[in-house]
Amino acid sequence: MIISMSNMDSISYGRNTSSLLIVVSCVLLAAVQWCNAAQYKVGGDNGWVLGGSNYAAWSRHHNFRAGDTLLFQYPPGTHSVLQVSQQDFKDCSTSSPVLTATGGSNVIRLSKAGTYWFICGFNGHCSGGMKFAVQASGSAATAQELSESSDHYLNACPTQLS
Ligand SMILES: [Cu+2]
Repeated sequence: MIISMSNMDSISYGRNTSSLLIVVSCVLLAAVQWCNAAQYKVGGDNGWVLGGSNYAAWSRHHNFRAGDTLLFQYPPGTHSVLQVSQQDFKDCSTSSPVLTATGGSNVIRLSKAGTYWFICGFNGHCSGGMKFAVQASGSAATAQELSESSDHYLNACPTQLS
């Protein structure tokens, strides 16, 4: 009787352990996938301002992926963010933006792989240097890449990259 109880206990314990493992695995997987997308503060500490950064150089310094987000920060009313076509980017033309963001704090998601062009919509700011392109690659970071560059991507969970 005691042995039989003990067997039942051990079976029951085994079930609980595997359920727990499944739950833990799911949580870990979700955490990895969430951390997988990084947020980059455009221009680093200086943010999105006239003469604040060499934005083209800032952009070249990072490896953007589909799913990552860009954070534009600037004093409200002093700048804007326009996503534009490649031609409008070259011309600094603000006449037909794909997307317009204002207000001082904008998060723009690089939703899919490709090239994105951003300029400031304020007169003279684009030609003054507030313009850059972002190349987002298609594949999400793999677990291996995450571990190889843990200082980069895993830190993206609690903090912002600049
Ligand atoms: Cu501006």
